[in-house]
Amino acid sequence: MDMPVPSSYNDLMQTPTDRDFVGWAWYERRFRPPMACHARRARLHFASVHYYAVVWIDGLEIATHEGGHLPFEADISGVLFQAKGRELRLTVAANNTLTPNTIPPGRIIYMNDTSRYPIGYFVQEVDFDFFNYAGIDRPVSIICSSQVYIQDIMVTTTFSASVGFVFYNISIAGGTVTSIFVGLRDPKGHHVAGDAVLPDHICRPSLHSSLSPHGLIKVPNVSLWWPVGLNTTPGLLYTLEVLVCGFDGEKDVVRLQFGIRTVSVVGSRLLLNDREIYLHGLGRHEDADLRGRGYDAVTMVKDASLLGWLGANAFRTSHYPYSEQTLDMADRQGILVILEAPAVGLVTVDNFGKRSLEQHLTALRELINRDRNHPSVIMWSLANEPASNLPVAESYFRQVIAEAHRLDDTRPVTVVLNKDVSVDRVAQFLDVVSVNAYFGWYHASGHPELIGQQLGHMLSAWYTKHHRPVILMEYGAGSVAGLHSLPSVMFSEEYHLELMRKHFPVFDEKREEFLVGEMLWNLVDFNTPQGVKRVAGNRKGLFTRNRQPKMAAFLLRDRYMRLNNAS
Ligand code: GCB
Repeated sequence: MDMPVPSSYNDLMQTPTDRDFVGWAWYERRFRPPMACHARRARLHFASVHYYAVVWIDGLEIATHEGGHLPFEADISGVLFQAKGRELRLTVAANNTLTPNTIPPGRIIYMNDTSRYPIGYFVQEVDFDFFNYAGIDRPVSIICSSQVYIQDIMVTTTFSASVGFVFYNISIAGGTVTSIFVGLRDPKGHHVAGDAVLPDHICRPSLHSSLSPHGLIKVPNVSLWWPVGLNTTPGLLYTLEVLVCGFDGEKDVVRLQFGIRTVSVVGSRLLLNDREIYLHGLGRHEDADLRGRGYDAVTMVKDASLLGWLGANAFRTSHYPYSEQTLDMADRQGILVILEAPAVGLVTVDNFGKRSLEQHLTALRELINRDRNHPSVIMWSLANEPASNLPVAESYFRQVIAEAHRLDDTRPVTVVLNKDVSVDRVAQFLDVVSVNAYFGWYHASGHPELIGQQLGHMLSAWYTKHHRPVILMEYGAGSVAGLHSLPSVMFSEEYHLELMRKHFPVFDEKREEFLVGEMLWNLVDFNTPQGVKRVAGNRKGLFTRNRQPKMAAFLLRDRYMRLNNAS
């Protein structure tokens, strides 16, 4: 059948068997490599395939990868050179099966009780509520460059008074370089420091240049990167221009946009550029009708527009790393991002074994490597709602958190917790304590009047124990758009409003002490596996799945606009 890329495949077919398919899905197409790539370095890049992927060209295996939401690539220079412009067959097999030691985990349950079911069958079970969309979810591209190429650039920034400091570290692969040029353009595009990197630059070994792949650039009169809502210009980006020359006179150029800013945790406060910052945002999903989790520019722009309309200054990439395009937009628009690893549903002892740990660390390395240059990304969330009460979780997360700190010492690290503070064993390692709490919904269902006491008590208990800043990372209620009831009942729009309203005074009070963020769950209704707790999907969105507002959206907008005006 025809299958578009990028897209999840699940919602493009008409039978439940296809939609809920578990196992290997095969993609294949023929392509003619662009002649411009011939005899050059060529890399076949996959921005995300969920969950396992094996890739062949003309039957020759060129790549395997485990884990959705993160990129991988294969060097195909040799294949293209031999093909000399001939048509090639690209085959990708994608397997969505989740087991106890995948990240995220899941399990296959065999229903072979033939006395109750006429035929045996199996189902994929998971301990998270979003639909396990699968396939080639993000774009596939061929990147052609010189033989020697810029593989990676790492930028870290700081400032002192009006001077910005930009530290860069360039990784070069594919051979030896004869020269490296590094320059900086300011947010207006003016060259302000370092070498001038011109498009018509001709590589000659004799040209004056530095051969060092790392260095420091000083930026006088720096324009810092700020988020929305602070009476500053949000999203100011500098551009680092890097040009490397190979022996044969070939060159590779990368222009990297980044912002100059710092993030730190001091006592019970979260600071951005040494100024206290309070996150008021939402949890989200990459989820849309038909496309599933597939990258879709239209949905991405609409969702960013909804966040802007609400006056949100932050979102969390619950529960996996989002597309790079989404982060680029957040950089430009000045939205703060808590970037989450795809580790959700680690709830039993066998989800904390050696293999799970290895895969979790691999995903962490891939995501920090991919996203560390985004100024919008201010915090890494290493997991959502793990069984943090288990003894195995303690040593497991000690290692995961240490690795995150080792890979990036410029951002705070969190794990989103939902176990009781008295039994949790993970918060002790965190820079920021994040908790999810559904008072008036899962706890004391139908009793929003209790929220004031319950929420305040719970938040204070976390702070009293750990003396770290606290974020309420999820709270919320489900409502079916258009369902009304007075007095309110759960799932009515009135209940949604009432529940949210009961939270706000507690936020305002605890913000004075230690609360550094309120993150409503969720921006938009999203698809879930079928089940008795979900009404054709999770309805905790402020917007319906086709992005139209419920009453609750106006309430949150009112609050977030006021928070912006007050800061
Ligand atoms: C949670 C989860 C989130 C769910 C939400 C809910 O605690 O972190 O993934 O969607 O609750 O609505 O139940």
